[in-house]
Amino acid sequence: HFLQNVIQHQTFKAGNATVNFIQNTPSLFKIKLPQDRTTKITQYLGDVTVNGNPDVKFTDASKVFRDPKVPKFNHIDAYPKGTKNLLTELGPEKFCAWLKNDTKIHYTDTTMRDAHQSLLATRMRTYDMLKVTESFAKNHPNTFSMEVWGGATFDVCLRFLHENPWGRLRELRAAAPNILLQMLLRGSNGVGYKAYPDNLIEAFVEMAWGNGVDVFRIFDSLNWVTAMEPSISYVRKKTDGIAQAAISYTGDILNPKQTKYNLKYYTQLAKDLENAGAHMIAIKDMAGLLKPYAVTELVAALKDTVNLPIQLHTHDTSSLQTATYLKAIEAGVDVVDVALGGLSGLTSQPNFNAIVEMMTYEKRAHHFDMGTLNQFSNFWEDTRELYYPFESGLKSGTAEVFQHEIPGGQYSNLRPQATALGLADRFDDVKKMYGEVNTLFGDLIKVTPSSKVVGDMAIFMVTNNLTPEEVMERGHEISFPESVINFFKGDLGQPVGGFPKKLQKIILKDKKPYKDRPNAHLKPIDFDTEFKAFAKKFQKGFTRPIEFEDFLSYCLYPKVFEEAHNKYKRYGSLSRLPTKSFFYGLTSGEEILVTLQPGKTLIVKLLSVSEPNEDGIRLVFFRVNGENRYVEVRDNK
Ligand code: 3PY
Ligand code: ZN
Repeated sequence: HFLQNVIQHQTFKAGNATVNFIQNTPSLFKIKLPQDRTTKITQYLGDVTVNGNPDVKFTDASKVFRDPKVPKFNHIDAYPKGTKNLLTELGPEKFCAWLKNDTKIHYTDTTMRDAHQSLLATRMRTYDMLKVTESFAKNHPNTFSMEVWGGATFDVCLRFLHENPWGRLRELRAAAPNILLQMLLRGSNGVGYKAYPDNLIEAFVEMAWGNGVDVFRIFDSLNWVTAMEPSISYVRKKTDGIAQAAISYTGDILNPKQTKYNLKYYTQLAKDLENAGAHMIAIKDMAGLLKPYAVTELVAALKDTVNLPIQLHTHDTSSLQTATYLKAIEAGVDVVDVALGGLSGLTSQPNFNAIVEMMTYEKRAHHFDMGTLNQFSNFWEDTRELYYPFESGLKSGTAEVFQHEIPGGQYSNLRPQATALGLADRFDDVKKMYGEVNTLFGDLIKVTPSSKVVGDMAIFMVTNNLTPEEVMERGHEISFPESVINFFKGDLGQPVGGFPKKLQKIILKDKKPYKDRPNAHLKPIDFDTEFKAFAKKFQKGFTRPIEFEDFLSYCLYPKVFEEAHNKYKRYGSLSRLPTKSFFYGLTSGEEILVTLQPGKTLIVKLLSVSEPNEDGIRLVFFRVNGENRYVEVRDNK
């Protein structure tokens, strides 16, 4: 191609080319390569090698990675029967009756959703998950469920990982057809941060089930049952899956001074959720505030109140939560959420491996082969190294969480958010302010998206050196963050006990708040017409047929989807690229294997990177399956 450009150039044809001709004619390097998958992948590798992955804020050149070992399994063997088979056989009601009567303690493995959301800012790629999913499903089919989808993973797949979240779900489903797959649904907020039209949530639930979700953990960021009812009913109406309604836990029921979120409040909430049609109740302790002696009372009271299986979810931020599980198991909880050792602890869930060990000789023991379970832990410990730039920095348990009450899933994001705003050295102030904002706002349930509102306000106040008193005194002159204004308008629903009236006036100024469901204000989506228009706009650039699922992604995150689509046009699918190359590119002489599909493997070796020409363009030379190629990359550094 390069020679063609030289030969066809006017100057060359006219016989005027001097020694500097090539150097002075950058257009000679403008080469149109065929836009095939190999070219797109090498373009990506070239871009990341020269400019870095824009999502990676720092790298450590001395970092050495270990090769994660996948525990042994036989690909030919049939999958042993598991909970998914049982759900299909029994249907949700009878399945839940079976679970409630079973004396063994059951485990949900959160490794592929909440664990990496809470430790690694949700950056785990499908590539690493798929390495072990079949092995896990074959080695440990007695796992109650695997939480693999929803929460922040949907958004992050599109925004940062160049992935289709629906594709992730389908691939995990195919690799684990025998175990229940679980997702976290933010009720009327879907997998987003705001209210969506009801018919969008309904279609989303239906398609999530169609693509592989069995257990829908539904919560509302303010524990507002009115906002959870539609999602519960969609799961019942549109799927044969399980509607697991969550009560989000905050505060401390043992504190006699705390009258708002007390035992009576939680039992009434559980009763309301049972009446709304929940198949199961989850206690969602998103910040890890539920103490061991408190859980004894809570689980006992819930068992007296509702006739449904109870699952417990927590985060080990304080490092106390294994004791909470012990007490909960003694009190009769049916399922606990755990993460495989290598991705457990701190802001993630308690350690799966250690808890199985704890129960070994006890009445409620559930047998797992510890040899392989520990190998899975090691696999994740080694894999985790690849994600080092996304670690939260928390090194030990912190009892401070009982003051600030920051959810585990938010913690790993709050520090980078603060750092990006120049507050790296004031993170302690941000944490403290988070607690103060909570008090100012009337003591909220804080979980996505209400937790984000509290976080935004805390960062805003620290940045502007504001105290809660100043907000109350001078608030009329202050322009508050948009998320805070929308929250006080009622966009996330109604908090327990209502909004603090004086503050609401200060923040809203002349805007009028409302009290009904925010979704009721949104126009339903006309799926037929809008999907057609969407497909027309976006089909070009996709090498596969565009799907209704893509449209749902677009409805939830229009801008993010559009940007992801643009990246897809440039790079194609990057799902088969090893994680090290995805985040850090290649070093000179490094060779990688990229298995595009069975039987089609690329062997890609980075040969060299040229100096930039006067336009700042570098040529990145590769050998791909024995053939030399190069791509042009503008050096942005
Ligand atoms: C989410 O909504 O993503 C959460 O993990 C809430 O705890
Ligand atoms: Zn969680």
